[in-house]
Amino acid sequence: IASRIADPTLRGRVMSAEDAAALIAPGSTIGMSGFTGSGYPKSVPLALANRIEAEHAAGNPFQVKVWTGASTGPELDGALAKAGGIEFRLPYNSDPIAREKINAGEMNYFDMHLSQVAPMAWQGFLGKLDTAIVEISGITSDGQLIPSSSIGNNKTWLDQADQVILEVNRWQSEALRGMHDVYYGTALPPHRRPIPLASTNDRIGQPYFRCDPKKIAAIVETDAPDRNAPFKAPDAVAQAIAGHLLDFFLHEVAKGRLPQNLLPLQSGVGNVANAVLTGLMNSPFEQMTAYTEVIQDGMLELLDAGKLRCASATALSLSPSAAEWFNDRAYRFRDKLILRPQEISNHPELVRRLGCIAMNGLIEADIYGAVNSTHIMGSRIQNGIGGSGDFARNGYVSIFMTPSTAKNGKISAIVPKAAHVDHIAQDVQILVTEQGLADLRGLSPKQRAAQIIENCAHPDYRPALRDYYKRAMESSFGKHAPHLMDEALSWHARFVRTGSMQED
Ligand code: 0RQ
Repeated sequence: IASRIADPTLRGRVMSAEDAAALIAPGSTIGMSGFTGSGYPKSVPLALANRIEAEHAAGNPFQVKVWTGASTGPELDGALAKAGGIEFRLPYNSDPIAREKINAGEMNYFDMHLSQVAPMAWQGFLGKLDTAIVEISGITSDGQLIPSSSIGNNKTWLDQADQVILEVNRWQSEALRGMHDVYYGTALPPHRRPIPLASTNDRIGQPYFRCDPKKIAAIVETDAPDRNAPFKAPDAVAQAIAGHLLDFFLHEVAKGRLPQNLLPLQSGVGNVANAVLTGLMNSPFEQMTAYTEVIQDGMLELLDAGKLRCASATALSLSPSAAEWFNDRAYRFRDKLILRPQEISNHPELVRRLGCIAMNGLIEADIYGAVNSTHIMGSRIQNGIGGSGDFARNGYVSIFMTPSTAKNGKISAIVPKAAHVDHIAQDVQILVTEQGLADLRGLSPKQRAAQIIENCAHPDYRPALRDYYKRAMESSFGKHAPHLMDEALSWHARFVRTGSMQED
């Protein structure tokens, strides 16, 4: 097989994953590539996990701090978490083993806004970065690095780390070359300048990462697929949510508040978000664009069908079958798809300038429209805030969507008071469940409550919500956003106690 490493000097640094993992000292901070299951290193973290397990078996402590782009795959977060090898992790995780460790209190985790990771690293707020482990899809003859299926924070890790370990993955399509746009113009205050991006498909950077060759300590060749869970086929609930959203878009176009081809779409992770994209396939909207962080199956379908003219993101997040499908015909997407660093894909300045339509999932919303995207029963983290805050606060219109119940109806997604708040009411303008849509723009808290309870809550929970709200209106300490403080979180407490939010 032809090597993907065209630079002869760098070819000399190829070694085994075990030898590369041996270069990492206990206690190191490692910046890893990877964003929503794509472009993460697949063999060095696994070798490192084995080494950590062996050290632990010999009675020696060995843990590392891991920074990534977003979620990765089982060979990275899963393997290192299982080995008990992660002391601290940021910024977004969806690995089930890591999730268990975090929720068992055995692993420190900070799910920060994805746009803020690179700037905060540059500002020195996160500490020193020792090693970068970055998957790429090739190396040019003059030593430039061709990015992989995600960019994430790689530019920053390569610049900041003392030593660099590269994984060159032959599984990634060679047609990725030229799809990336790596912008090197960010600076720290007081030297920041406007980012010169005015439309979704503007190219403002270069197609490759630069990296000081002296820092490249090891290169490992791999041939392993990105691993993402398949999406669930859109069920009736997801289809109903998509239907309400399409009606809303049509209404906004008719009112002249959205152009015919809408505005750049941002679509979050998860099954519901993917279902909405599938719904857009059968919509009258043409020539749409996307300025988002992940390209899921539904987005790829829209691009392929020509419904979507172009899409900008920081990562692909495809099911295994869609990833294979994409790899076989990636060249088709060369003019339509741009991958950028996550500090650009999620940049508040750009999200605001372009006027993104932000569409994200949620765990629960309360009757006044505060949204919890992350913590089940206020304390167990599901994934993390990810990019939802970057887009929700700065978008043209901010939409949150969810089935109205979870866990076979034992949990209401609409609760008296959110047990954890990621998005304050001001950042939540449209709330959609399969029951209906609440347009909260310009409404006071009490007006919002009426909309949310009547349009979004499940009928099984609506009477209890009406009752709570009515009693809160009567005896709340304040009547601006009325609450009964002894009762506001009682639904969550009941679930923790009995396994259901429903009263017997
Ligand atoms: O659990 O997997 O055990 O069945 O959460 O829920 O309904 O399949 O919804 O896949 O759209 O995910 C908020 C998690 C929704 C996601 C969240 C349980 C439910 C199920 C998944 P199981 P669904 P989705 C840009 C945007 C934050 C980050 C973000 C998310 C599982 O959208 O992580 O928006 N968002 N990033 O049973 C208990 C509730 C629940 C609940 C759902 N109220 N109580 N469990 N679940 N609601 C992309 C990035 O940032 C990278």
